[in-house]
Amino acid sequence: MSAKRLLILEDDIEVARCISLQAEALGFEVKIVEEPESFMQEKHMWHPSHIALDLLMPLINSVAFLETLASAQCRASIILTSGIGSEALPVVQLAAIRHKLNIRGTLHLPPNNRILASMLSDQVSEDLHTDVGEDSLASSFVVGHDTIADAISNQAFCLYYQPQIDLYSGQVTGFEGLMRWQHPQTGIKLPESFIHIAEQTGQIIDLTEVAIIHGFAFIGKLDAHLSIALNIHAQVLQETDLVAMLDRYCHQYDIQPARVILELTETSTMQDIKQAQHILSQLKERGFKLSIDDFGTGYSSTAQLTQLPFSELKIDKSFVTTMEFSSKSRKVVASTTKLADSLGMSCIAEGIENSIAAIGLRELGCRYGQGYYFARPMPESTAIAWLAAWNKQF
Ligand code: G
Ligand code: MN
Repeated sequence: MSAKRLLILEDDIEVARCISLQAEALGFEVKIVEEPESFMQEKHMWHPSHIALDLLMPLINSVAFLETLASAQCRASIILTSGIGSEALPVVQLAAIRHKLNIRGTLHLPPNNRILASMLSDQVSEDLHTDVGEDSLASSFVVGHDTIADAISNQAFCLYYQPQIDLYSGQVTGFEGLMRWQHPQTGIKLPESFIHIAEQTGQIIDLTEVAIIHGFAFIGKLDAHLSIALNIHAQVLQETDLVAMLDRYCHQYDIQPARVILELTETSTMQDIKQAQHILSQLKERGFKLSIDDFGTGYSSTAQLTQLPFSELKIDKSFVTTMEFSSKSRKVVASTTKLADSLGMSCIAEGIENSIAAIGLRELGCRYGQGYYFARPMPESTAIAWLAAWNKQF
């Protein structure tokens, strides 16, 4: 299987041709077949290293098809060429994990060159997915106190929601809310382009309040067992009465604190650990869950684990996206999972971009996860539709 061979099962010849052209440009030999029988024949005879599958073709029972591939010990990298937004996709995504198939991801149509190239080269990337309607024209955009203040009063900030999933049962446990700026001229801005400025101007506190309001309103519409995870910067703990703010909005939106996970980053930069202990204990007493975000990076440390009352540890995506090829990353994930377990904390991984990462995390004992493999961060209405489709399989 060392040759670069792509076998495409697709009944839409335009889509097949488009993928084929790009794959050939990347040095692949390509074959296109239009129905499952000839696909299986080619798979056995030709031994493709990569497979592009349209599982929504009318003649295919997608789960049975995946089971056939799994029982044939299929090691090929699989790209799903349709299905985003379809009801079949969640079933397929979970079946691939159960059957240990290597699904690299699902392509939006028409396929984006860079994303297809990354899937064909079995790579993962920090920013590959952001170009789908996100963060365009970044360079022409100047962020400062006044533009942020205007955007707050124009309600231009909102949250995108990414599901968090129990990797063993496949159930959704909740969503992380990720801040987005809907800029009228330049489109959707990611936090990287404004959060550090908001920290300098002190507006991080206002933005946190915006996030709490949006996040609580969102889960208020969902089943009561679903949680919302919100990112809280250390500065917010130090400079405002977060406990009072959360109390107020829990009351206003009728949200139980146990449904709220506060993801804290950079608490190690807090000068006053006593103050942090005091605030975090108050939050814990009320029932809020506290999570250490980006665990394993420079800003979080094991010292915080013992001094502060965290209940969850979130493995940074830099380890998760690389664990497939790096034994060091795998070791970090394995030992972090054990550490969480021995401290009685739960463990969640971010940055799951393919089924191999989900399979590996499960094997290493990490119970929860989120990432592009399951779903990208989505606007509220998309997230609600996604959840309904996901829940249909249970
Ligand atoms: O550190 P924090 O938990 O806030 O990080 C969440 C960030 O990670 C968000 O900006 C989100 O868009 C991004 N993200 C979510 N899923 C994935 C993924 O599967 N891969 C990568 N590289 N980034 C992801
Ligand atoms: Mn986070």
